[in-house]
Amino acid sequence: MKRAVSGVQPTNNLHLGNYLGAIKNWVELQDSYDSLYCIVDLHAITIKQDPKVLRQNVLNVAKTYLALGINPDKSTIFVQSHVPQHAELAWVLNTIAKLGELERMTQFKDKATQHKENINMGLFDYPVLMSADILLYDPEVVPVGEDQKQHVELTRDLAERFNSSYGKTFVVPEPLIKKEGARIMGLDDPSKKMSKSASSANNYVSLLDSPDIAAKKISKAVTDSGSTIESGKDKPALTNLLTIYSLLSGQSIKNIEKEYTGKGYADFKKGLANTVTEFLSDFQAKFNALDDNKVKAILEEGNKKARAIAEAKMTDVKTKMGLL
Ligand code: ATP
Ligand code: LTN
Repeated sequence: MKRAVSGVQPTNNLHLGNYLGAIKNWVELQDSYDSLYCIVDLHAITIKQDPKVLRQNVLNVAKTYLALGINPDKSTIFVQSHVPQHAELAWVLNTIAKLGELERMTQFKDKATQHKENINMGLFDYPVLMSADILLYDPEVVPVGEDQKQHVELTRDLAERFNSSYGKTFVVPEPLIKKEGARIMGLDDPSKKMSKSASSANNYVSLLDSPDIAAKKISKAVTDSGSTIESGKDKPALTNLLTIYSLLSGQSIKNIEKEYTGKGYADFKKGLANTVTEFLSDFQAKFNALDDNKVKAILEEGNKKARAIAEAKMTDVKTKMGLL
């Protein structure tokens, strides 16, 4: 079976962009791929975290994976910091990663601008740790949103560089980015991606927003000029809302446009709010029904499975490099 590997940072609550751009695809892949889905807590600490909140967020992300349909009988769910080989391989890859290629990473540039008071080495090295997360497991594919394409490309370059210096060691993975939903835009600003760390909570619909709050955020969402409900290059706000509507309802954008022919923005937003709140209610019921201890046991089991693969890969890396 081919393998898929991906991860999400346990920072704040996940939002519709995380689901539609990444986790929805993970759910679809788990039947045909040996899938490993990580909670990347070592990445999260590149931005200052409150320890109590971080601890809770790791558990919440695990519950989110489960409630969204990641099945622990099919997929391995695990915590990055519980598999020490991630940090170990990151160090090794640091010795072949070039300063110049890391300086080009747009996520680093964005985060360094957002967190001027804490531009730490970890933030700069973030993409190398992500490469280690991936390369330890030899996946063929890495299902992510559009914003992570550059990081997966760096991972490919590092894998090829290592392989050509030390002999074939790593599988060179492909990013798996869906056409629809790969870049869900902010509700308050359709020129920027929906983001957990946006300055306004009106930017995103969190998966744990109450249906009331979610409906309010949708009613406040920015729209384009004009009055017809249609997608298009000149209608970024409506295209974004139609994409969310379509992916959550399973209806095509064309059908939704047809349904709202002759109707206005208010009707459309009401329909979208209904679709979103139905999805959230179903998700939240599953999330709240999960027992903390059972979730911790699932993580323990996942950590063990991931560790076994990572240990073997790290032994191979060390042997190839001449580390005793
Ligand atoms: P932050 O904005 O705080 O950096 P984030 O919302 O980007 O966080 P991550 O944990 O960095 O969340 O991303 C998890 C996954 O969700 C990644 O695969 C990423 O590509 C995807 N993703 C994040 N935001 C979006 C978005 N707006 N649209 C589609 N996919 C997204
Ligand atoms: N960098 C990603 C999260 C991430 C990841 C990974 C994704 C860390 N390690 C390995 C895929 C594979 C992000 O910021 N969204």
